[in-house]
Amino acid sequence: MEEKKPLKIKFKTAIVLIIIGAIILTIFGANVYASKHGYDNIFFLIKYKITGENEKITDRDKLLIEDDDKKIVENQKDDTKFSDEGVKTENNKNIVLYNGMEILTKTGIQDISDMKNTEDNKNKFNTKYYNYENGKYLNESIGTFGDETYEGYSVVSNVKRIAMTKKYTAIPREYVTINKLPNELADMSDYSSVNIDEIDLDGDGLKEHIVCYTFNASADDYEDGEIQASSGIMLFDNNYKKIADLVTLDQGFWGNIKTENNKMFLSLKDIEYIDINEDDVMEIIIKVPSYSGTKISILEYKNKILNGEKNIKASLLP
Ligand SMILES: [Ca+2]
Ligand SMILES: [Ca+2]
Repeated sequence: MEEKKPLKIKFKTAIVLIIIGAIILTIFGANVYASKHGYDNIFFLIKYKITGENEKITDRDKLLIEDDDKKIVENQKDDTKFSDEGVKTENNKNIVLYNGMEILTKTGIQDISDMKNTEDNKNKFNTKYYNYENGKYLNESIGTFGDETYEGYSVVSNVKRIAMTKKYTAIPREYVTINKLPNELADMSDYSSVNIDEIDLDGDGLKEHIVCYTFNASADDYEDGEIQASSGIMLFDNNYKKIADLVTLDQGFWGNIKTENNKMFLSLKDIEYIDINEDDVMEIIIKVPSYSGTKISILEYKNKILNGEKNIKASLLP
């Protein structure tokens, strides 16, 4: 009997350790779940579930709050400049939409999504917009928000790809598309396609070049029978000296399904050149492909310095 006693203690200790381990794993897992749903931690999620009071502050909201603070300071300078334009937003803050979803007017990559269908947002987004698409000003329109909702979220409809509440010269310079591969890029002639937009982004008189290449091979094209779909967007300076890779998509297969029907390529059509913060320097706005949701990358090239996220590796994996 005495010999079995230590074993019993070990068994009990093991049970206690397993229970403690399970509790730690549960809290950790719940925290991961809570943070994925936009809560600071599981306790805020539980509090919200019990009280109904929403403590949910996502990173995006935090950025928007920070952005608002900055904008208020900026707007104090030019408050009266466009006061007769009939824009009803506070401090005449410029609201910028991409496909009807609000974006932050700062460089970097951002996830954009539908906005919560609240009265405040209805007041904010049901207003007049100036619309731009494919590097051109199109028209003005009255955007409507909240008519169609999905799980309590909505987008602004009756607007074009880029819509802004403030009127100014957002396209100070237009891009031109170069159809012939220049001598400087002769070594790119093996790609399936190379398309080039030429535009003076920062207004210094020197034209920058945005280059999109694709490599597209079917199973019959090569002996090894490998189907291929890759593409990339790069920025070159006035002399076709490469400044940076902006986005690459190495495996351009939707959901990683390698068939012709699931091929996807980066395209200059998914880029807008537009000044969204009214400093006469045009931002590059690239729609970055992803399996779910919408991602955009905003870059700024000014005085030979590129601001924003370079070398983005896009992925279509689920
Ligand atoms: Ca320039
Ligand atoms: Ca700008």
